[in-house]
Amino acid sequence: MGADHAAIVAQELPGATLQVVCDMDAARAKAVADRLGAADVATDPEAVIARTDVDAVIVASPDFTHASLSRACIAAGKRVLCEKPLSQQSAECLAVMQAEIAAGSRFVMLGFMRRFDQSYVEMKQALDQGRLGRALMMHNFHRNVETPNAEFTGAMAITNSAPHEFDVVRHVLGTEYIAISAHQPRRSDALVAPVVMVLETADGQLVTIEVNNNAAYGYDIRAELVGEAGSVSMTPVSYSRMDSRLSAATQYESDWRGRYHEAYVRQNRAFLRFVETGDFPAIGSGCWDGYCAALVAETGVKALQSGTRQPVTMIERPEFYK
Ligand code: ISE
Repeated sequence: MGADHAAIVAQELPGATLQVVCDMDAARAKAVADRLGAADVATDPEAVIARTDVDAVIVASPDFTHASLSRACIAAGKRVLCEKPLSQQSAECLAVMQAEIAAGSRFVMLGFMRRFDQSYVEMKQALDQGRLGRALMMHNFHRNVETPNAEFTGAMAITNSAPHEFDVVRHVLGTEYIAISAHQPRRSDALVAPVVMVLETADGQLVTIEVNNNAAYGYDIRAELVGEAGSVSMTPVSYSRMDSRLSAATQYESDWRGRYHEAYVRQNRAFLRFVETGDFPAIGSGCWDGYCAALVAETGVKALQSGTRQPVTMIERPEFYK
């Protein structure tokens, strides 16, 4: 993701300059910097955040470093676009929130890029304009070709993949979750089986999420928002169709980077405007959203492991994030 973000900054973000590429592997940083024309390379992120020729930061490092690097950006007074998750621990998200509140201004935008995807934008519009009536249900399918490694578990499907749905669904519906249950069917092999979740919202809606990290056939994201007066569903995103030998075929992307390229560009442009103006993007996600996603994921893991419905108990939304 770091190299993808660097390419967007260098090639698709008029007004921004790719100044420093930082990676603990110096050769990898140099390869990206040379390819994209960055001014400098580095291996120490804290030192990069402190540099006077760096106005803003994109964090795309391993998940467990996100919270501390975001806090370093807040301390340096620099706006940061941090890849999801802010942290997998809700308590750590709260600590970043507190640092931001203490700094008195918004610094952290999170990389929940699906909010910028046209399909979800249209779903939210249809609901907000009253064309669907009251929302009743939102169904979601999240399928990856295969897990990144053999140690991937059902709990990781909830903490690593499902946060996209946790975030975008509460954004589209404009509500919070109050309970979650989670189940897995049995596979015939040792691969991790899909996780199927049912979430209840504070407004009495039901949300279903299937995360299948070993779907084998392609990267496939689907969603349908069902209201009392109509429904809106995502159509498969594909620029062409092959007709041949009595059949018609479209292709799947192999992962999210191609499927959501346009969303990443829109998101990063919104981040740039945030850096320039200080106004937090209307549809962007921030620390509060990171906390919500992490808390729901933690509760979802408990639901899966206990086989029981678990209440989602969130703190009250701080005034700063209203
Ligand atoms: C992965 O962890 C991500 O972060 C991607 O954005 C998502 O689309 C993918 O399916 C996840 O597994």
